[in-house]
Amino acid sequence: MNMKSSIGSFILILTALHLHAEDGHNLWLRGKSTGSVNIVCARSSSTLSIAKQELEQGWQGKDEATVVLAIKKDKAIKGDGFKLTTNGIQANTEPGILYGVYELLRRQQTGQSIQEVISNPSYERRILNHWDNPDGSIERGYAGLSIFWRKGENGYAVTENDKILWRKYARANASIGINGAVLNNVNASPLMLTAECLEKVKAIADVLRPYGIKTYLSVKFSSPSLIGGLKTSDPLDPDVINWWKTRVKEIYRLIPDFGGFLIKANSEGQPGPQDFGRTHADGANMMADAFKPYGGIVMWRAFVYSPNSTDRACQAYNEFMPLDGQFRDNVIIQVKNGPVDFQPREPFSPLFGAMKKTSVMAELQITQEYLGHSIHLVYLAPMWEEFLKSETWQEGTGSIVARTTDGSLFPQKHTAIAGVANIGLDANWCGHHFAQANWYAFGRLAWNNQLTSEKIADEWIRLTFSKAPASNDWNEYFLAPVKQVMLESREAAVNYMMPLGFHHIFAPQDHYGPGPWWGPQGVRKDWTPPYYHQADTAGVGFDRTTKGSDAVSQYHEPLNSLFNDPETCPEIHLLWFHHLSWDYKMKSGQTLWDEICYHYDKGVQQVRQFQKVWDKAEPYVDAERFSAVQSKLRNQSRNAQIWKDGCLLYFQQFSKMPIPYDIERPMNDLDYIIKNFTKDRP
Ligand code: GCW
Repeated sequence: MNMKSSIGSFILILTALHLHAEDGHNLWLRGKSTGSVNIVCARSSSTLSIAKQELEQGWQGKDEATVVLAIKKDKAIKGDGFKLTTNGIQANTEPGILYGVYELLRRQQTGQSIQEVISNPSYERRILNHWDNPDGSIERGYAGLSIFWRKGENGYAVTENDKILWRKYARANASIGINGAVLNNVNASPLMLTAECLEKVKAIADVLRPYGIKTYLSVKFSSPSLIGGLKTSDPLDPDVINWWKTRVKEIYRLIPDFGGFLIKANSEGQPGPQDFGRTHADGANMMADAFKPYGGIVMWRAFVYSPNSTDRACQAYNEFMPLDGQFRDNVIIQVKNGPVDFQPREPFSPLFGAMKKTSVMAELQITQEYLGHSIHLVYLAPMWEEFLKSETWQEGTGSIVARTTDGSLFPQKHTAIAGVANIGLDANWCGHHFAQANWYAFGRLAWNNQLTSEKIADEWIRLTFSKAPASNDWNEYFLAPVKQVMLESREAAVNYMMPLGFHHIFAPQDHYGPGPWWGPQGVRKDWTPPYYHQADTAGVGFDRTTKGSDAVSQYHEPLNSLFNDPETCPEIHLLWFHHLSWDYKMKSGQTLWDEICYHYDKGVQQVRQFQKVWDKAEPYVDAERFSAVQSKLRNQSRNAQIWKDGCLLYFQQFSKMPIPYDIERPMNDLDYIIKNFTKDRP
């Protein structure tokens, strides 16, 4: 072989290797057609072309079958819902057809039967919130830089590669029913409303539109004074009102189907209407009026808390309940699932169901800020399922959180759900291969808030790992055990991080490792873990009973009384609501201290078990994803140990009780952990 041809074959081999490399970039969209399909569709449009192309590329039904795509009104089909029949898809809208196609293909690829069924979305708007900054960094992002923004001279330029990536992103979202994206961080840069930024937003919107996805922006409340040259940003000032109207008009000139704004106001230092003596309603309504002529909405966040509040968990409710009924019908109050902040476990926020005259939407966090970043394998659907199915009692039995937000209990003009995205430029999009499952699960639950986390995990594994058709062997040795790991993973994280109602005992700033000891002078108390765990020699836990901060009273009876009494409070929330002595007798008969120890130890053991399952699954998965996940699991195991050792050794200083002798001893000294795993910054 001469030099030239050997270089040639080397390149060929490299190309072949590259083609077979499995970096996870294809997500759950791997199904290839196994035959041909005849598509009958009377109309044409860019969305319908995508629908047809998807069918052709992914068809695994009968060879030469005919599929009819029909846009035909049917009262039983709502919004962008669809009717699946054995020979076609009917919908009221073009996105409805596209969603029907993805459902049909999903059923084929996961071996489910195709029967006549109507599928309507639980929420009108199913939205990803990207906390991406104009310089390309991502707040709480663990999968590389932003897919939308970048820094540098040509930061706003749009390249062919950008568009290719955005198209893949749009396709992945459409395949699970997501129909909106807020393109930038809620800690918003005022730059977002500048002409060059809006040009880029238009370019992104043009790519997302055929996939049925609307774009939204986060804006800074003080933009009128920051970039508009106005003296004030007071929402009742006529010049300010006009300024926003002009901005909104300008946006719709560029993006006729623009979705609206997401606003973080008077929260964690962000400006807001209260800076001018106005209320959240004054601020939100002023913007909502600007959107009214165009059908846009304002999503106004309820994530507010100030350093002087006696209990941070009470604050959103205290600020927003008095405003119930004062918001325009195109305002939706966006409420985090829990009253504090995306902790591994929180009770649901009492605002759900309580605000009866205002549209309310849930905000979930897909990115794992408090759940091990993109290092820990934590499948979040069980947490969201627990939340969505929580009984609020606000309208009697069956007033579960899901129903307080989807329009089935209250006449909301608009319904929506948001998830803080975990997407970045990493080849596999999410940093951890299994974190893709959380993006997937968010979309599936946003479409159907009744789905179980088990069903979603099952689908996702089959689509993401299976070489169709899945063999019995694969089902038994890969699907079943890996699904079990996923389903257990969130409880495991709760066990090794903060069991029994513990919350916010993280190391400061990065919220990754343990930091229950961290409470330097001069830092606002509600940013330090001792504020949340309240450990002393008498006991541990935050007293939120009627004798304490009285957060319990924000819940509807019988929850109020149930939570108020340690005997009836669910043990998963015990230390959230109660300060109890270390020797408090638990339902098991053990002391609180012992039970805390057993939970931490169990969490560590669970991760060790996940490692075993994964190692055994090696023959059933490609080498690249196998070793990436294996290595992350090792890291997770080490970190779970740090959590257990750090928390037990720290709390033992107060409990002064022995760690039960039948569990493994700590492997790290407390000093070592404090020194190496606490960043001394707020
Ligand atoms: O959980 C906190 C995060 C902040 C975030 C804030 C919020 C975008 O630590 O990074 O800011 O919540 O949701 O506004």
